[in-house]
Amino acid sequence: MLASFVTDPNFRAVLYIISFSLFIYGLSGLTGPKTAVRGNRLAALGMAIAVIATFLYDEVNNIPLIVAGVVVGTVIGVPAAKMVKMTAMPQMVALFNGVGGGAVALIAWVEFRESGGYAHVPTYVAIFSLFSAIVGSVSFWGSNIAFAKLQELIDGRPRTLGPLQIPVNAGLILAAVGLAAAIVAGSHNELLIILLLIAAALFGNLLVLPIGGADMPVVISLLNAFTGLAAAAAGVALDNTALIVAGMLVGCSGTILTQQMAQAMNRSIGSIIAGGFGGGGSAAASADTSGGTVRATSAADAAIQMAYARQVIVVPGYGMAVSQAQHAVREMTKLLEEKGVTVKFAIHPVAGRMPGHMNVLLAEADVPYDQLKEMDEINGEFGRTDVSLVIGANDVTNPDARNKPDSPIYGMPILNVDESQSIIVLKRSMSAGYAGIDNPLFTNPKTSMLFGDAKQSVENIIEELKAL
Ligand code: TAP
Repeated sequence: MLASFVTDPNFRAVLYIISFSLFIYGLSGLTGPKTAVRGNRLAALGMAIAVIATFLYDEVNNIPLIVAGVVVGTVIGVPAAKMVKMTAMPQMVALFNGVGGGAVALIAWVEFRESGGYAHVPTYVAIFSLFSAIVGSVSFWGSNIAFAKLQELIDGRPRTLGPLQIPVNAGLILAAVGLAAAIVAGSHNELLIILLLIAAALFGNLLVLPIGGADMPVVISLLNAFTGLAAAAAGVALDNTALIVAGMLVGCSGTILTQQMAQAMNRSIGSIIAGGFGGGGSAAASADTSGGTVRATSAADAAIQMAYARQVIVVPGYGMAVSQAQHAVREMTKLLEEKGVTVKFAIHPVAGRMPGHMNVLLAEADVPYDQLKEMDEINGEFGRTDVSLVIGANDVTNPDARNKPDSPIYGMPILNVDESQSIIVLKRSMSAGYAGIDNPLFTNPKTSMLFGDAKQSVENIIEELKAL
């Protein structure tokens, strides 16, 4: 009785509906740092329910093998997710996303074998399976390259085949589609799907290799959308509603995120895919080449300037994340406020290395949410601000984005830090930011540089503020 109840397709459908509701409710929680953790947990609960519901299919056999797979995934995934540093989150997302794409491609291959080269299934099943094989394979291999670039296993610089890049890419994708067409037309030779997966794999590698390190988070988001679409197509082929809904949610949210990131950098997704941007981190270190003079300052001077200011705007960037300075920054803020200084935080949409990076760090350090100001909201305020304290930010403050048409970041909206009365920059050296270019803000006569690790520098400022 109980057995027939739980294996009833209607019961499974109800479980799926509950899980979809949790996915959507969870996603809506991800729109703000306060609700994000709960949103994530709800979506994870939804996925657990969907997995359980899938186990209830009559066709599911070989349960011990599936459980063994789940155990291996859990043993690798949970410690990896717990141990990963916040700054390494984009490459972790790349890796997990790639595995998803790879799994979908493998499912298509398994289905090919099970159905005698799709001989015994309707044509639409073959088409959707082959679509998921191509897109899943592209996503797997592209994500691996993105991971390797961000983890610095390979050089982050763009690597192209020169004039051959476009014809080779076009050839590979045409080959994959041609092989898919041959299979749908009735060729059942397994070699065809193996060649299809290889062509898509090469295309995935060649798609991401020419893209510079700075654009990698956008590429990961795009590949994430690809994986979602591939999973949804696999869902159509397997007649599995959970895969269709979860895949489409990933596909749509990944696409929206990709668009928003591209917009924040004032670049089209096409120009990002075309590559050539970004120098691959501090390897692109350079001395000042803009001809200006660099003025170094001390923590004591920085503390005095800020203590006697009416308004200080803190501009956090990637360096604050690397040095984990957010808690010290919060303490410094409180000391300044006790001295009657108004402190605000200017948040650039692509500061750091992932969307919302600064918001997450500052929320973790209990910086009140209303002190965090989005770029458009704060940009008008720099002109009437006494001191801007730039903590490990570089590209997002680079005035060349406004003034120098041949700059690689020309057109990217920036924080107008250079309009403030005085600017203090906390970083370790004159090294470039992720775009690998000089920043004339550092040689602006109004700017003084406090060299050192950002956390250490903020702690030194705190000591000086306490002594005032
Ligand atoms: P960046 O331009 O990357 O500059 C970060 C600076 O932090 C570096 O110049 C570095 O200089 C400094 N730094 C590193 N470690 C430090 C430490 N321990 N203490 C103090 N300073 C340290 O950062 P940003 O201004 O946040 O800009 C983000 C970049 O990433 C942009 O180019 C953006 O387009 C790109 N990007 C971001 C995203 C997302 S979603 N956030 C997506 C795609 C691309 P030193 O080495 O001299 O210390």
